[in-house]
Amino acid sequence: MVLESLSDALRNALKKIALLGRIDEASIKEVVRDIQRALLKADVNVKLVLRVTNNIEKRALSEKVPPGINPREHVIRILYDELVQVMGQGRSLPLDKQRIMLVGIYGQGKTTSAAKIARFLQKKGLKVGLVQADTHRPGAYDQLKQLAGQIGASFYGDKEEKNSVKLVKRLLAQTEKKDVLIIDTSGRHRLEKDLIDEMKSIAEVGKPGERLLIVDSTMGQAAGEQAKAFHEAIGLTGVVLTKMDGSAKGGGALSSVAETEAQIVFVGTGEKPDDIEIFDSTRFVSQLLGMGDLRTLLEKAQETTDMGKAEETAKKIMSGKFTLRDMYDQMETVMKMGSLKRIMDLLPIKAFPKEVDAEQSQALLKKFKVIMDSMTEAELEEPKIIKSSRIKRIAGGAGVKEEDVKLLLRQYNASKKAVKGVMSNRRARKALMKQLNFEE
Ligand SMILES: Nc1nc2c(ncn2[C@@H]2O[C@H](COP(=O)(O)OP(=O)(O)OP(=O)(O)O)[C@@H](O)[C@H]2O)c(=O)[nH]1
Ligand SMILES: [Mg+2]
Repeated sequence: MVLESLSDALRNALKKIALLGRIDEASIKEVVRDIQRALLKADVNVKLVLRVTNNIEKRALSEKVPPGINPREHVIRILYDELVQVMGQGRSLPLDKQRIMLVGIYGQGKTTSAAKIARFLQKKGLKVGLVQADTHRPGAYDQLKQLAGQIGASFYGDKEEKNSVKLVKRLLAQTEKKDVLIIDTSGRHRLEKDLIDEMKSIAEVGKPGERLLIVDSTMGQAAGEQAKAFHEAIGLTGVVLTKMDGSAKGGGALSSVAETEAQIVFVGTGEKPDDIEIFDSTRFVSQLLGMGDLRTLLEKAQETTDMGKAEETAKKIMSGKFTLRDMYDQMETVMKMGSLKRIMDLLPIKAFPKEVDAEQSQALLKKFKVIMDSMTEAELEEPKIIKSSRIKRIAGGAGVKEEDVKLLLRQYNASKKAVKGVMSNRRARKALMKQLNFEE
């Protein structure tokens, strides 16, 4: 577990909330003080700590508890919200064919991270090549070559070449067949103009879509300064925070990076190629708080928001319109809520074929999205017009089987029929209206 002591302290604060007889001003203030101490100990910047703890206190005391959750859950939700703010949203690396360039000063974990990211992408089915562009450190070539051997990735390098820009240009010409190329670069003792100039030139010839800063989280709040400086110099697309395993200053590193424009993509949690985690703040904060059921709680609260969206769709349906897009929105809402039941109660739509489980639903929804992206506006509005030649074109455009397009259309027709059925049955219609609190 990363940030163990922060996690322990936050868990204790949560326990306290759970044990409170009632949530009042004094008890909230006490819990907020605990959280304050915990964040400060984890190296989060004092000003930031004061800002979030003030927010937590203010919101807990003034916001109305949404329907469906109790006051205790409400406080936990606010705490969660604010912690996510502190840690930053994070960004996920696209799983596409691409070039990724790693930058950073000495010893931050660039070379190790090159292998870790490669391994991560290999597991997603991509062919990865590692390119060694560090012409400064004598051991760099062997280090990356050895790591590449360990994970079964191709390695490109030249021990003799001293000009990294020329080297990158030449090596990239040999790497045609790889999906992803990860370029390891050299560091310096600190951020020097010489390093920035070299990185700019490598970026120019290498044209990497991703430029990731590798920064050691034991640097604490200085990580944010690094992120800011590199971002201004070469436009970072993300940050990898390494050595989060057992780093007491991880909170400082995370929060200080979150305050810059750069987003955290991965955290490194050890020396081995497998010791890497994608950074997703919902998951991260849930782990910190040690709440397995936090997601359920959040969903419960989210439900009230999603209900609004569901109502919108329902209103459209009432007006007699039900397009493919409405169906897709509907499915997406269902996915987000994580529970089919509630919305199924609410709307007469067959959101997914019965035999499909949650994971398959995700995949199916993704596929439907791709298919719908290949449709014209007219087709989305009036799916009736989609006959076999259009199916063929759409399948081709989306890179799926014609059967998949047909499945989507069947799904749509079934949903539409269900909607129509309810709409033409006065009693069912009334019941639905009532459920939605609509006046007819
Ligand atoms: N515990 C731990 N150690 C790490 C992690 N990432 C890297 N290291 C270690 O940190 C040290 C430096 O890592 P490198 O990958 O060589 O760093 P670099 O940025 O390439 O360094 P230079 O090439 O000298 O600029 C090595 O001993 C790594 O094993 C991590 O996430 N956790
Ligand atoms: Mg290195």
